Amino acid sequence: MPRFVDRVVIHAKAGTGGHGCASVHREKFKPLGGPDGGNGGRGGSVILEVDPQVHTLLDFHFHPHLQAPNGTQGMGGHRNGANGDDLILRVPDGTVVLDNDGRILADLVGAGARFDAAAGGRGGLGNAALASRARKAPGFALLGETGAEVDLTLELKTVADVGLVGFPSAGKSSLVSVLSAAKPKIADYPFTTLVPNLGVVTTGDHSFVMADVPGLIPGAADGRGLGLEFLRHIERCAVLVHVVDCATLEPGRDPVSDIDALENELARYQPTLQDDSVLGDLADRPRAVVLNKIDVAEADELADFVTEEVSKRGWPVFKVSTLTRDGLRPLTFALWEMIVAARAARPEPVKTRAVIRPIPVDESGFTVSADLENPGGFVVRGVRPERWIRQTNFENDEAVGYLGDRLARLGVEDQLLKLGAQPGCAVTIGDMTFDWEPQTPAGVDVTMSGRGTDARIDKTDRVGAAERRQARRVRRGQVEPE
Ligand SMILES: Nc1nc2c(ncn2[C@@H]2O[C@H](COP(=O)(O)OP(=O)(O)OP(=O)(O)O)[C@@H](O)[C@H]2O)c(=O)[nH]1
Ligand SMILES: [Mg+2]
Repeated sequence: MPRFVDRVVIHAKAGTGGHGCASVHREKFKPLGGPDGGNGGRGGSVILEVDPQVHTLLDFHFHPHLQAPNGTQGMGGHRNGANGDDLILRVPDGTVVLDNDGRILADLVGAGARFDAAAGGRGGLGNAALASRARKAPGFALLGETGAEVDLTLELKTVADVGLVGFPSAGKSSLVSVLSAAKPKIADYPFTTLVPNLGVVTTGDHSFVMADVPGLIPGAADGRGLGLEFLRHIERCAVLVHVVDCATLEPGRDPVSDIDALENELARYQPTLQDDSVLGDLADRPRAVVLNKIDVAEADELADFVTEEVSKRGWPVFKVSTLTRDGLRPLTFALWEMIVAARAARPEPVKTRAVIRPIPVDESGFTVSADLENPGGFVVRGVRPERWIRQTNFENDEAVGYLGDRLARLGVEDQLLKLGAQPGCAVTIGDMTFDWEPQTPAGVDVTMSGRGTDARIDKTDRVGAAERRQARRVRRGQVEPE
């Protein structure tokens, strides 16, 4: 059973908004007290948030389907529905959020960094909120909208300053264990370390984080050993350290060829983070070399022998023994200085403590174009018209009329007329297609049409409304003028 998971695909679904309520206030001796239907509550959103107590994406591996609660329906008596609670998913520091195409949506670094993964659906307005002077008693309410639904890939890229790379059994975990309070597993067989370990190293007044990743072998880029998979955890490191085993008895291995072999693999690794928070290709990262196990006499000799050769690459070389703790102090001080220099050379990685939101969509516009799949028909696209369709209860004529008014007011009808749309042609908005029935010749103020007027509430309006209704029928050619 896996205990550490650093890559998962999750399916997040935000809550659906509650429907608005259509209700009329009733009281003794006051049978028609006006519309009093409350609004539906908003659906809960799905939000990712960095929690420093969380170190793995394991939970999501077992529960990849995540659903925020729905909003509840509005009720009579002006009672609004309750909003669904947001579902907050706690993720480790350094979690990168990618979409299906591998694009980075957010890089969450720093406790409390947040990402709105899926927005909850809006609640529908109740008939009380829809009432206006022209529409005193709407006999309908708006539907709640469905919440957003997304598939996201979460990748953990550990946040550390120094990354250790080396062959299996070179002593990487041993080094972290002697420099920090971390207690990774150490053993004399290869691939002891299967998951990255972090340790906090203290040097004088400062401290930095060191990441021990599973060992690499030649061909790792092609998947040999544990592959390059874990190099993702050193993508953010300012400094890379080659940990070299000077006491190995394996034929064909020596410090210089070990370093060359790993450099080869590093060069083949493609980092996925390309923004300010990373420091370019792994190959360009400052390096240090740790020649380990000098408590073994032959290893000490070999280390002396290769120091000059290795130094030629311009990298500082340190001879250490994690067993006797020789050479550790100069190593940590030098690493700290390299970190400071690397940080100074590049702007401090942006700590995305702020909420990262998806790019806001321009809601104001809409487009009307000929429907290519349906000759003679038209397609209307736009955030608002499409939302209005979702909010409409098509079983309620009044609600459909209200939709028509909204579309006309936005200018959709005018645009259709301009493009030569004929009455009865198919118009598609969102996932609805209907026969177009132009209700407002351009220039007529639809707000005065009196839709939703309840004559019992406002008797003076009665005649006017009937007249206007008749006029509309005449315009549509449904009846002969009287
Ligand atoms: N003699 C000696 N042995 C050491 C030293 N450092 C580590 N070892 C031994 O080397 C073996 C491997 O050490 P690890 O720290 O597990 O090596 P690693 O690089 O983390 O190995 P993987 O996790 O498999 O990649 C263990 O048996 C350690 O006791 C050292 O300085 N001197
Ligand atoms: Mg190890």
